[in-house]
Amino acid sequence: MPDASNGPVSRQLDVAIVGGGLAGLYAIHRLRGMGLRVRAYEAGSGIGGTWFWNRYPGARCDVESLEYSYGFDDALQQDWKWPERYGTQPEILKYINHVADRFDLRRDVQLETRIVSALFDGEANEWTLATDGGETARARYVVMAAGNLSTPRVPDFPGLKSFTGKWYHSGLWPHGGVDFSGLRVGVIGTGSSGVQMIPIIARQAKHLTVFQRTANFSLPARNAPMEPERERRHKAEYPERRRAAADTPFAIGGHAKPTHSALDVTDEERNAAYEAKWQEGGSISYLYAYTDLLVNKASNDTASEFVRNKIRGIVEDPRTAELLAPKDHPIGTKRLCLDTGYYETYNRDNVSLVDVRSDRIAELTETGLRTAGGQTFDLDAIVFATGFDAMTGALREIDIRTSDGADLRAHWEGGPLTYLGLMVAGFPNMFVVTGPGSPGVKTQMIASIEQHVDWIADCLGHMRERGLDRIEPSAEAETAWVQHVNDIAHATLYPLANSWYMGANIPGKPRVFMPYVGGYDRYKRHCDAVAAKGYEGFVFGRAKVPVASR
Ligand code: N01
Repeated sequence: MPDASNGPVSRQLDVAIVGGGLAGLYAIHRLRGMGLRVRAYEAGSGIGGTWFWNRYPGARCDVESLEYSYGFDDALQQDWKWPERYGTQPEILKYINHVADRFDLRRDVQLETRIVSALFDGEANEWTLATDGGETARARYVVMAAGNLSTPRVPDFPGLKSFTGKWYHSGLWPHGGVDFSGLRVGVIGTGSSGVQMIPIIARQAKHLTVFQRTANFSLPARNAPMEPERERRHKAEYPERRRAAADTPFAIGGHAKPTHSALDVTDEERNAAYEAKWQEGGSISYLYAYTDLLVNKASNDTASEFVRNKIRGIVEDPRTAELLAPKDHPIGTKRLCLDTGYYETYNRDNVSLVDVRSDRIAELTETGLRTAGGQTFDLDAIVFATGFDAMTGALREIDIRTSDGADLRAHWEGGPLTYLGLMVAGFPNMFVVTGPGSPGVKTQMIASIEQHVDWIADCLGHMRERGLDRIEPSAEAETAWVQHVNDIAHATLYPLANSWYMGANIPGKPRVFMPYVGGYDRYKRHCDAVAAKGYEGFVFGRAKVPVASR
């Protein structure tokens, strides 16, 4: 570990924030508003996190814009105009930059700076962070806002270095864009990123070959220009709508709460309901059609089969249609994709689908790709839409330790352990935003970010009032929470899928279900109750030695 304590101290902070995305920026705003000295460290050359890095063609949010936005400031949500039902990556990045300017956040963001280590001094109750540029910063508290899908992963196929064409990863897309015109392109991966980019690349490329390991369910987004009347109505009721959203499992409002099981109605009724959702577009609405789609396999089968039949109806070649129709996991147990013309793309003459589940990719070659079964593909460009080391990747990349000998990588060897997804036992004064054990990735992310950061801010206020400067969860509270997260997950269908929620996309990663799937509403109530009971499960303290003079 680089010795974080010996370098010149460039900063003395109250709170160091790791990450300059939606979470880091809101943390600056909220904590600075309490009079705290804060600074966010961001590896990118610009703010925006996910929306800064993921610039691949077709990158767009799968939650409607009027919902997927900050709710902390009514003037902001009234003023901002979303041009489409779903925000594109450039539009969302523009919004984030607007927020940064509007609330004067940039002065507390240090760009092009990656935090490489963090060491907690248990005598002074202080973190020392080291950057890749050799600076150090000391801070009483650290807020890890480093993202859940921020560690892009290219599978270690042999031969990547020998490939003479160009290759790209969806999460590290060149800022100038990529022109695939006239090229033979291979896309590896059919998750949300692949599903969004494939229709667009297909329109440019001479030929597109999609290498699919697992077929994914995707629903039509039905994106469209924002309807002025819809926007007007939404804005007129914004605060009530935000409150209503907070009372749902996904923190997304506007969908009637389901009242009965999918098995309580006739086939005709059920298919009519699914058809209406299919026509309406959107993924939450579909999964929220009945109470039990994510907990009852027989109910889920009806929703899965409806979409499989849609795929069979759209894709003309029956063999391709069967390959695209997912059969190895219940719908919704992997992140449900949202697309514009995805399945239709396979009807194009210049697009082919290759099943790399039955014949895996063996290596990249100078001219393209070869499968274990000996199929070869000549390619000018390869796009890895192969995902991320999700939820734990960003924190495991930082060498996080304490003077008591705790080491986060070792603590998380068997899978991530947290209390409420907010803190880790043995790592005092380190908060995590929407990390493992939190519902974040299963919700409208910005709502979860605001809820987490508000909870952290209130907690710091509580400590300040009492002259406390150290907080950590008890080991018992952490163990009980991890058990609770697991119990809830195992009462659902989620563990039936090999998803990044389970760490299944990373060879060797522990298979542990990481997000809390009990719902945002239930989680928020639980966090509020913990705070109301004097932060039950947390242990507070005061520094044994005073912090160096400031
Ligand atoms: O990544 P993924 P993503 N050989 O992990 C395949 C969010 N997001 O970037 O399923 C062959 O989902 C892998 O196959 P398998 C959203 O939360 C949101 O697409 O592991 N294939 C899979 O098909 C999403 O869930 C939005 O068998 C290999 C694909 O690569 C999350 O980000 C848009 C392989 C990876 O899919 C991640 O999405 C984009 C190998 N060795 C992303 N390794 C929206 O808001 C991996 N794959 C719309």
